[in-house]
Amino acid sequence: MLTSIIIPTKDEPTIQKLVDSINAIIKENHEILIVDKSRTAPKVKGAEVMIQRSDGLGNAFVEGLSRSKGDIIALMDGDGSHRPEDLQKMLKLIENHDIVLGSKLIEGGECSDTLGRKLVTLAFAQLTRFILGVDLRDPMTGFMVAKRNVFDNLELKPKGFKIVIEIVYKSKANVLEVPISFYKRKTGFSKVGFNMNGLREMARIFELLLELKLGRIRGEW
Ligand SMILES: Nc1nc2c(ncn2[C@@H]2O[C@H](COP(=O)(O)OP(=O)(O)OP(=O)(O)O)[C@@H](O)[C@H]2O)c(=O)[nH]1
Ligand SMILES: [Mg+2]
Repeated sequence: MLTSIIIPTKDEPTIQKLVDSINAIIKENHEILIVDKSRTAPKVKGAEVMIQRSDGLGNAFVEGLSRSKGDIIALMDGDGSHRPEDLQKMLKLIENHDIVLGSKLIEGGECSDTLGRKLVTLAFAQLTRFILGVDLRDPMTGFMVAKRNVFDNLELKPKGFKIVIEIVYKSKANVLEVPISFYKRKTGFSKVGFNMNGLREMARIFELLLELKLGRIRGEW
């Protein structure tokens, strides 16, 4: 059994440290695919670096997925916010579920998010429940482990950052949320946040939820 760990990166100075720690901590047979959109591609030992041809974080996952060979697919951030220890915990739980999500806001989880950011997450959780009927504490998470067959016959059309909610909604998979520790990046720069990019991203997420719902109504997925 092979696990493919897909890590999208865009100018992440600590990627080598993350790869070393994944290779030290993860017991399962695995491959690490870094899908990179940096100004200069990083040289990383212990992982395969793919140069992303498309745009956006969601498309980075799709490119990684099409290259991956694993029976289990994992997705995590490359800035150190998602910890390999939590990934190991999630991999242990995938046997009895289709998808396991890392959630910073459920009991036992920890995070260094500001109150403003926590409120944004809560607001999106409510919106996701209201629009899509999907009941998740952190539907905007980017930390996922899934069985490969979840992606069979699944047509993904990523919009912006949020690919996990699209996967959960379209696949109708059985999902477990587990608590994780999520700490803010210490180095590198954020690609979203409370600025114009952040606002644009929030508008894009809202649009994504509506498009997913409309697609279901039209019978597209
Ligand atoms: N390949 C690729 N990776 C991306 C792209 N945008 C962001 N990333 C990576 O996706 C991961 C998540 O992006 P972040 O900037 O950390 O987003 P965030 O966690 O919401 O924001 P912070 O709290 O500031 O860390 C990181 O590993 C980024 O380097 C992209 O367009 N392509
Ligand atoms: Mg981050």
